[in-house]
Amino acid sequence: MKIEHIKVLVSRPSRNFVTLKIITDSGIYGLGDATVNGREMAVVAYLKEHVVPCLLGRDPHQIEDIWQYLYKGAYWRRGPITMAAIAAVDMALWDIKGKIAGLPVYQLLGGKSRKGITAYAHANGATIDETLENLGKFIKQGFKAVRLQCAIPGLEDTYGTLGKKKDYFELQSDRPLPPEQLWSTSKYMNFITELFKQARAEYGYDIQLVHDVHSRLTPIESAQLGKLLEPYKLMFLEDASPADNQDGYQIIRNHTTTPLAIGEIFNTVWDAKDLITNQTIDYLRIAATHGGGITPLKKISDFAAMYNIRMAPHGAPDLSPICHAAHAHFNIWAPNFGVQEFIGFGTEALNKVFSHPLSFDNGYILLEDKPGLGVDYNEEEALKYEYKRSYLPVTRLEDGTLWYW
Ligand code: KDG
Ligand code: MG
Repeated sequence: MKIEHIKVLVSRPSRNFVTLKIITDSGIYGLGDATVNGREMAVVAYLKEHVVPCLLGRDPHQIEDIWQYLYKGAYWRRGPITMAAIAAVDMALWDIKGKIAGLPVYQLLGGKSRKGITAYAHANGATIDETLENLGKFIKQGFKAVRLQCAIPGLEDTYGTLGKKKDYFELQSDRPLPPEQLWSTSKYMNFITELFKQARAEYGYDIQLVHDVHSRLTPIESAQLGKLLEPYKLMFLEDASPADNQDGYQIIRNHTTTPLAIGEIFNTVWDAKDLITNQTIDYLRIAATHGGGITPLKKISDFAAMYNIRMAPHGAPDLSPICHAAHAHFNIWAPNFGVQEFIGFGTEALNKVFSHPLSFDNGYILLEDKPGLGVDYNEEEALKYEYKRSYLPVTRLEDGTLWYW
């Protein structure tokens, strides 16, 4: 069998997605997600100019060799653009292998380790009351874990809240340049623990709670926050601090028992190696799309398991249904699976372009048994939604200093 043709497809069914379609000479094809939010066309160019020509004529069965060829063979290793391109190829090849075998990808990974995949939903709000009302709705629906994000009084926009938009899924700027947001660590630190205090007072301790700091604190500030949140027993505090310097997590760890999660912007195991071996984190959030695909995710997961670290792949709506399906196959297998962030596939447009094998039941993600990844892409429908340049916001402190968004 040979790879005969490859399409790099871009569409914006509510938001931009980059999809790779690898077609074999037998007619069997596979799909991969190559979306890097706000940098979509960089991956498109990398794929079209540098990856696709190297793949034509190759045997699609050789997933590992093709992965090594694109990673080691490129000399310029790592980075989100390169790794998203490699990820899309890797996912598409696993999809093809599953279709040839007539088996869902999770069977090729080693089979099911659980019945369903525990998901965490997003409860957000402009006020604590609104956030807690939304938390209550998710608890009623059967969710076992929920992320809480609340607007911070005195800051116009706060990450994770809706702002003026109605649909969380569509949170993608339609301005021609990056929108700017304000951040104040003291305003945040003085407010955020109240959200969790009230959540526990109202709903008790059965529901698992998660919070995303989005890398806005220094390690010692994260340590303080972790300590303040200890009475409210979080499942984890996410991105408490950037980990460009992995040693920083030792400072947080030395001061708090609040579990820590990180990894959504990681691209390879090297971004997490010290965090793993020093056991300074509890959950690793590397995504199949941004971490080079299913092949490295499985290896990283096995490595992390040796240090009691669980997997909680990034599940934001800017990952396409192909990535979410790849995660579902991975999660249902991974012995050290923790939890999956998943808010569903919000819009009609998206559901018309992508068909997928995922559904929700009582707080679990269920995966329909279909050969390969179980996702399809309606190319004709996708043509209706043209790509539009979009940026993630940029953040500044109140004095104008540029900060982490
Ligand atoms: O594109 C950026 C988003 O994926 C990210 O901001 C979402 O932090 C995020 C999360 O935890 O889902
Ligand atoms: Mg996050």
